[in-house]
Amino acid sequence: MMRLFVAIPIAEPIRQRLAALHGGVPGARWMEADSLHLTLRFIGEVPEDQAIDIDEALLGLRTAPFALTLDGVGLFGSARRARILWAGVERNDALTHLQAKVETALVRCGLPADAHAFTPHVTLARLRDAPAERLGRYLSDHGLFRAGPMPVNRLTLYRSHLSDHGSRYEVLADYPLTSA
Ligand code: 3AM
Repeated sequence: MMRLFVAIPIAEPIRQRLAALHGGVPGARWMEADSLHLTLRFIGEVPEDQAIDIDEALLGLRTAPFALTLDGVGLFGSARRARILWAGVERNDALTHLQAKVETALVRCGLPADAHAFTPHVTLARLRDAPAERLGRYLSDHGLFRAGPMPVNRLTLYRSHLSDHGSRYEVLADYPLTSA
């Protein structure tokens, strides 16, 4: 079995802009620059033969490249029990369309439909017992963060390796977006 997800990798120079958001939150575990991504679909544990089907389905996607802009920062979880600190994504119809295409392709591979609404974000840090007051200050300090436009010209299939030290993400395959 392998634990997979499909995401848009974040390239330079946006990585550097996101790295500049590090710091100021006690207990935060910041994402490594080369792991930064925007998840389109968490797949979860699948057997190897289904992973091969998924790879073929993603190879078959026909979507033109586009650009996206990061906008603002926010939290998942309540202010008192915040779990994830993220950078937001400006509303983007091409992104929504791409996510829907990926979802359709994966359901055709036999995965259950994703019941969750798509909330595009780039995880910056995982939080544990972050003081609410410091988080509040962080959000107001970085509320005007914007980065982009970032060209989106490929998707990536990642494998997630879980361990006691957190997850490590391995790139399994890249899928270029082409207008042709
Ligand atoms: O890309 P981000 O960091 O937002 O939180 C996990 C991470 O999200 C999420 O999938 C990404 C790659 O691990 N994830 C992990 N387990 C999940 C689950 N059961 C999940 N998303 C939805 N359902």
